[in-house]
Amino acid sequence: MIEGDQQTSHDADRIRATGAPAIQVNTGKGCHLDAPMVAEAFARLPIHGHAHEHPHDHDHRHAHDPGALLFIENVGNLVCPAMWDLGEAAKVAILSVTEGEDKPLKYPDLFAAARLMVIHKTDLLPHVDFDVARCIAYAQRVNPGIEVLLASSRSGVGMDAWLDWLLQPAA
Ligand SMILES: Nc1nc2c(ncn2[C@@H]2O[C@H](COP(=O)(O)OP(=O)(O)OP(=O)(O)O)[C@@H](O)[C@H]2O)c(=O)[nH]1
Ligand SMILES: [Mg+2]
Repeated sequence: MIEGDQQTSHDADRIRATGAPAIQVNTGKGCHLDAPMVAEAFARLPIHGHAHEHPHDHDHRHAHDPGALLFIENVGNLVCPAMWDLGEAAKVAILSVTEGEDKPLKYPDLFAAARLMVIHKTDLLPHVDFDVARCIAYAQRVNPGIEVLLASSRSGVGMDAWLDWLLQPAA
């Protein structure tokens, strides 16, 4: 996983705590990642061979493992990340229900660029005025082909569907 934030390595630290390799990129004043940042971070991901077992073996098998997934979490705003090609197979827009259902209309570029919108933190729906159907309609207005998943990392709802989505053959 490659994590982009202006400051701190909190997110990469959290990902590494799960056992997955993660590199944090800090953009400082920057509001998004770009492809060179991703390339540099990817080269530093500890997936390129088994350095501890075979110190002289520069085996790149794992980087080219067809079953491997690379996640890039761009800087957390709904504007700049939409405009940059990071070499990704797909962009995913994650919208928490605390953000309000009008975000796909207010920030259409991100939702137009995304193949999937995840409506996230659905465990909070009883506590917020978030109209799921309206949010989906707004997203489809800016991107008629967008796919939609509802999920919560707190309750676990939607995680099976998310994994299925990730493992589907690339379009
Ligand atoms: N209720 C609830 N809280 C969640 C859920 N997922 C994450 N959070 C909490 O939301 C807070 C912010 O986490 P996230 O929204 O995941 O942060 P992020 O998307 O990495 O945001 P950035 O700071 O932009 O990187 C943390 O306190 C999380 O514990 C969820 O499904 N439900
Ligand atoms: Mg984050």
